[in-house]
Order: sequence, then structure tokens, then C-alpha cells
Amino acid sequence: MSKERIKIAPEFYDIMPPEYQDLVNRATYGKEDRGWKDIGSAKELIEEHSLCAGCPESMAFRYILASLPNPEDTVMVGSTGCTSLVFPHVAVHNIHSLFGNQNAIASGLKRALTVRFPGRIKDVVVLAGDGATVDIGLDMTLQAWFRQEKFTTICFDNELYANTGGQESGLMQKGFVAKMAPVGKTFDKVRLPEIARESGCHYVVQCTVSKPSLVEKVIRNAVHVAREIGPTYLQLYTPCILEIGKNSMEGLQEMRDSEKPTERFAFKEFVSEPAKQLLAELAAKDKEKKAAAKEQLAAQQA
Ligand SMILES: Cc1ncc(C[n+]2csc(CCOP(=O)(O)OP(=O)(O)O)c2C)c(N)n1
Ligand code: SF4
Ligand SMILES: [Mg+2]
Repeated sequence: MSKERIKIAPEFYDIMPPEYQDLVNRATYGKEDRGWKDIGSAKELIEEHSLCAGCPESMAFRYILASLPNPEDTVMVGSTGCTSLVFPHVAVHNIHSLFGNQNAIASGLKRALTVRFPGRIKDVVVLAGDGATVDIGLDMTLQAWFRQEKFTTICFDNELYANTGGQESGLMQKGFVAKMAPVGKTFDKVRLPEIARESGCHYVVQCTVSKPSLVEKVIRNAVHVAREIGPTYLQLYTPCILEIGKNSMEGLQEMRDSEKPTERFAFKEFVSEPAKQLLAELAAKDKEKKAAAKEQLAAQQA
């Protein structure tokens, strides 16, 4: 979606919904320094969502949309689950894929976009739940990584199948009892970040979404590395407050408790050598740009 294509004919301006007017007038598309701080002032990100009140997936979704470096030329691929409920409200191109097929769809899509738009950057970002990523879609997830497909996979890890009432997933903790898994999980949480690294991902992060600035940084890194080098994987803890018996105000504290250094969602990052080099180059360019902008401002004020 290019901002140039969504102008409103002046004759129709006053009858367009305010959300649409806002999208056209105040969208952050094309703004170089867009980020999580734009949440709250730009409706394009998400005006509303249909998840449970206080669901951390909704926070994560906002931070991701705000952090995409190239939103007008990004296609997100979703999968069935609570995550998919937000997509209808999102002003970024998106495709809903059959449960578990998301990385296969994204592989074909990324290749097709590369052929159809040579010389133009088109980013593809998969967003799926843990059931879709590690259980039913694991084959497609891994095969895309083995083939070095150039897109980012994001897993919203809430450690169960939330949308269907709480069944066990591979990312559930050992011993956890859920509404639809009364016996309790008998084996350990699958170590998908380690598997991603061994399967060829060039940038892998596991974290919670308690800090928007951190989410912004890892999303940008993951998208840039996927664009230039190869597959990237982010596993974000977005607890299902409904299934773990928390109320809508308690999701943030749950994430803070789970990201302590000894806990299962302590920050983990792997960066391959080529990805390290790329990120260092991007950081140097960013620094140069900021210094030039500062100099320009100083010259204007003098
Ligand atoms: C092919 C297919 N198999 C099963 C389902 C049923 N189904 C819908 S959502 C879901 C669970 C989703 O769990 P997860 O991927 O962890 O996402 P969450 O809802 O937890 O965000 C399942 C099994 C389906 N819709 N399609
Ligand atoms: S069921 Fe859980 S994951 Fe789904 S919207 Fe509600 S709190 Fe979020
Ligand atoms: Mg889940």
C-alpha cells in the first residue's frame, strides 16, 4: 500500500470515515524515524482490535506495526489463531494462510514479489502462534529456514492453543495444566530458538514484549537481516492472560516476571557473522544521518 495511492478525491473528503481521513493525512508511512512512539497518535497502526482486553498479543501487534521499516511495501502472512483476529483491523497488506502453512505461503510470496518488483524492496513478515509455528506448521517453518528464504518469522508464544480453548503446544512449559490439557505437559518446552539457529536463521531473538523499544529494535534488525541475508526468527512471549488466570491489567507484570535472567523468557539473541556485519553498517549509517541532521539544525539556528 503506497501512500501515493490512497488519496481521497476532494469531492468525497467530508463523507469519508474519520479513520480513513486520518490514514491519509497522518500516516507514518514513508516517515524515516517511525517507531513505537507513534502509537497513540497515528490510527493507521491499529484503531481497535478484537482480542481480549489487555491481551499482550495486542500490545505486541502495535509495536510490530509501528516498527516495520517499510510498512507500505510489507506483506504480513498470518495463520489461524488469536493473532489472526487482529489482521482485519490492520492497514498493512496481509494474507491469511491455512493453519500451519504460513512459512510455505511466505516463501512463494517473497519469491514472487522479488520477480514482480525487481529493484524495489518488498518485505515479508510471518506472524503466527506457537501452535501454528512449532506443532502443525513445524515442517513448513523449518523447510523455509533450511532453504534460506529471505523473510522474518515471528511467533507469538503464549505457550498453548489459545484460540481453541487451551490445548497443549510444543512451546508449553513442562508440567503445565491447561483447560483442554488436564493431565499436564509431560515433556520440556521445545527449544525453538536453538533449532532456528541450527536451521540457518541469521538473527534469532527470544524476549517478552514488556519493552516497546526492545521490540522495535529486534523487529528492525530481523527485517533488515532477512531482506539482505537470509531467514530470521523472533519468539515473543505474549501470555494468554485468559488461560493463565490473570486479569487484563496483569499481562505486563507476567512478562516482567518471566524475563528475569533465570526465567524461561530471559532475553536471548543469536546473530550470524554476516548479520553482525550488516547491522554494524546500518548502525554506522544511522549515526552519520543523525550527526548530519544535528549539524543542519545547528546551522539553521545560528
Ligand atoms: C488446518 C486447521 N487445523 C486446526 C484448526 C483449529 N485451530 C484454530 S486456532 C488453533 C490454535 C491456534 O493456536 P496458536 O497457533 O498457538 O495461536 P493462539 O491462538 O494461541 O494465538 C487451532 C488448532 C484450524 N483452524 N485449521
Ligand atoms: S484467548 Fe488469550 S491469546 Fe487469545 S485474545 Fe484472549 S488473552 Fe489473548
Ligand atoms: Mg498459542
